[in-house]
Parts: sequence; C-alpha cells; structure tokens
Amino acid sequence: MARVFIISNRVAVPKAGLQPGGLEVALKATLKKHTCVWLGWSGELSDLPRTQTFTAGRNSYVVTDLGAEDFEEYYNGFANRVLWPIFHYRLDLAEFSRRDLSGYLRVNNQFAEELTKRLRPDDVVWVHDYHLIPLAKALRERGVRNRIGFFLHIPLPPPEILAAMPNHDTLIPALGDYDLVGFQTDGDAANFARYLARELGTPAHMSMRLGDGERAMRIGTFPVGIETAEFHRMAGRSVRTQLVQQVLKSIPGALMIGVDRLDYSKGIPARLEAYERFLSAHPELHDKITYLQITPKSRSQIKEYSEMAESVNALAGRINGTYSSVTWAPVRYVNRPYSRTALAGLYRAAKVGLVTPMRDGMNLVAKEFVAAQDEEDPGVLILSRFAGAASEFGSALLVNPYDPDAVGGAIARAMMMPLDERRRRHADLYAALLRNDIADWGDKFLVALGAGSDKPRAIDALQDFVPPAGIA
Ligand code: GDG
Repeated sequence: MARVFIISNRVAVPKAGLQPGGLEVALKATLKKHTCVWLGWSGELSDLPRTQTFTAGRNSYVVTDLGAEDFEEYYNGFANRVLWPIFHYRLDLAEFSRRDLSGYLRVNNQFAEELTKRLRPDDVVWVHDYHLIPLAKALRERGVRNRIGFFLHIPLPPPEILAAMPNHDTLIPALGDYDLVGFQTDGDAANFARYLARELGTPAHMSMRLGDGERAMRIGTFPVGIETAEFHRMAGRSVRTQLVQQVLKSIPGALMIGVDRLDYSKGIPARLEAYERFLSAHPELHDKITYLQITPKSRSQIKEYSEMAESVNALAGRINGTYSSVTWAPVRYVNRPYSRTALAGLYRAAKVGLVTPMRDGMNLVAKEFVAAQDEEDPGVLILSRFAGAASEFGSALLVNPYDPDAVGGAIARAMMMPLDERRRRHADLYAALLRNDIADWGDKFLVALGAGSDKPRAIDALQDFVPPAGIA
C-alpha cells in the first residue's frame, strides 16, 4: 500500500530509553503496519530553522524547528490561547490576536511546504489535532489531491460557542478541504454538523451528493482507546514494585488517585473542593483515605497555567492545614511526572480513581485506571460526564464536576461500594475497553479514509458534507 503521512504538532522520534508519548502509543499499530512518514515540529527553536530526517525501520520522521516568533504566535498564541480554551468551552479564557492567527497560518503553510515536497500521488495524509486545522487547505492550494484525513483529539463545542471565535468563518469551514474529519464522540461530530448547518446552510443530516463530483468531506466518530491487555499486565507487575509498595505502606487507609497534566480543562481545583466537602461531611472516613494527585506541569509560559499552579498549591495546602493529623495528611499533591509503569502500578493500588475534567476530548487516564485494576478486587472510577470517555463508560460513577457536593458524595459511595457492585461495574468498563482497543483505532480511521482502496469505505455514522462553492 501507499505510504501514510502522519502530521502532528510534536513528533515522537524513537530514541532508545525514552517512554512512548500518548500519540505514539495511539499510532503504534499504524506505525507497525504501514510505511509511515511522521512530520511535525522538532520541539526546538532556532533562528535558522532546520529540517532533519530520522529513520527507524521502514518509517521516517521529519522534524522542523520553529522560530521563536512562530512558537509564540502559533503554539502559545493561537493554538493554546485561543483554540484550546474555546474548544474546551472556555470563551472567557480566550485571548485572540490577529498576529497569533497569522503566525498559526504561517506555520501551517510551512508544514504544507515540507509535505508537498515529499508526497507521491498515492500517499494518504493523516493530520492530528487543533494545531493543524487549515493544513488541508494549505495543501490543496499547492495542488495536492491526495486523500487527507483529520482527527481532532479535543472536544468540538456547539456552534453557539464556536461562532464567538474571531475568524471562525474561515477557519472552521477550512475543514471542508479534508476528505474525512474524525471526532472522539458523536456529540462532537454532531456539534460540527450543527455548525455547518447553521453557518453554511448545509442540511443537518448532510448526506448530500458531491457538488463538483470530485470530493466530499465526511464526518466520523473514532474514540481513542488504549492498549488494554498490555496496560493490565504492566499494572499487575508494577503494583509489586518497591515504589508502589512504599506508597501503600506510607498511608494509613485506602489510596484515591488523580493523574492529570496541570491544565484548567482537567478540573483540579474543583476536584480538591469536592474532596474538601467530602472530608467535611465524613469525619468517620478521615485517615481511611489518602488522595494522591500526580500533576506534571504543562504550558507554564501561559499565564492561566502558572496562576492555576498557584491556586492548586494553595488549595492542597488549605486542605492539609485543616484536616491533617500527625499520622495522616489527606492530600499528597505531586508536581512532577512519573514513569508510565509507575502510574500503572499506582492506579492498580488505588481503591478510587478520580477523573473529573470540566471538559475533555476523551481522557485516557480514565481508561488506564480501568485497565490497571485487579478484576477480583477492582477500584471504582469516578468520571466526569463531560469527558469523552463517559460516552463509553456508563458503568463508572458519572458525576457533574461543577457540583462539588455530588462529587464528594461519589467519593463516599466509592469508598463504601460492596465488592459485587465493584466487580460488576468493572466488568462492564473493561468490556467497553476491549470493544475499542487502540490496536484497531488507526485502521478504522485509515479504512474510512480509503487508504489502500480505490474508494473510501462506508462506515457507520459517517456523513458526507460538500463544501459549497465559494468557501475561502
Ligand atoms: C489529549 C486530549 C485525549 C499524565 N501524567 C503522566 C503521564 N500522563 C499520561 C497519562 C495519559 C496521558 O498522559 C494524558 O492523556 P489524556 O487523555 O488524559 O489527556 P491530554 O494530554 O489532554 O490529551 C484528551 C487525548 O489527547 C488522546 O486523544 O484523550 O482528551 O485532551 O496517557 O497516563 N504519563 C507519564 N507520567 C506522568 O506523570 N509517563
């Protein structure tokens, strides 16, 4: 088959001894099965941006540096100060500037140049995430006619929110230049369909014929999963390691765990407040539970992130100041990353997993927590109804993260849940994981895009959309 070009902001160039990152795990099966070229930013800044190519087996990795201005405008600016908050329903946090938008378009054009030089007519292109929305448009402008797919890892908000984004009317319709646009959930896909109906007047069901007979953009849902069986095995081994056993020995009662990048979408302050309500309502459970929150820093150059770091520190300090005794501290807040293996063991050692984002595309921590459990004596997952994972995980304790009393109540319920109910819920959740293992994810997307066949294949819940003439 033709080559698969993967384009994402960061590229996981394989280097000995490094733990694979999220996208690399998701794309592992694709990288193994196809000849892939993975292209994106090197993670380096330089005045004279270089492009370097690495090879590993039959795959190659093409990484380009960014200039300091590109990094500020494209990455910190438009991607993370405009698209990230708005797509997570936080219009109040968006800081739009025309300069950042033009930096964003410039970097997309730069990636399009690099790609155009390398593409052969039968290659397929798979673009990842919000950093690269206009990439297909930039490629089409350069005459590229290959099949191009796009997958959005984060949520897509309703049109009422999207339409408040300056320049949405050129940026969002630019998705019409892809052949396939994939989302994490049906809700996100429906929001996109509603946006197109509202802003462009396409019929809401969108099963139209191709306008010019050449190309149609289709919409599909491809929820990201994890490598379930492998993660389960890793957790079983890791729970016996010294690190995990030491953690368990150092706390008087059960372990409750949260693992999130330090990001406002993850709802860490609201979660701490909910825990505070729980502690206040359940003095009988004090020193029966210790909440370990592992939170590696992210995007610290953006003001909202550094402010949040301070408020989370203060909240954790307040809870410990109020409730600690000489033998017990209710919160252990850790601001550094741990290895994937250590995380797997800690999930397994925990009686409760607390995953309460205010909004999340999917949330893989919820899936990892479930995969890690011992099926004979499983822990309980408390999950925000606003995480994409909630659409597959109806058997978790689903909560509204904006309601601290409800989340606090769910912690109490999880702590007291009888073994047979824990087993029943866990069996349902584990079955949902197996139904949607990451090993098949890449293929589902590529097959729908039509890689390796003359025509894109029909899949369930796939809709056609034809960009009306005149969309810029
Ligand atoms: C985006 C979307 C969507 C966390 N701390 C450590 C660590 N992690 C790992 C977790 C998990 C991953 O990072 C986080 O994934 P999430 O899915 O929770 O969130 P985002 O990073 O925001 O990812 C999200 C995802 O894309 C995939 O499509 O699910 O909705 O926002 O795997 O385990 N890993 C290690 N040390 C840590 O301290 N090694």
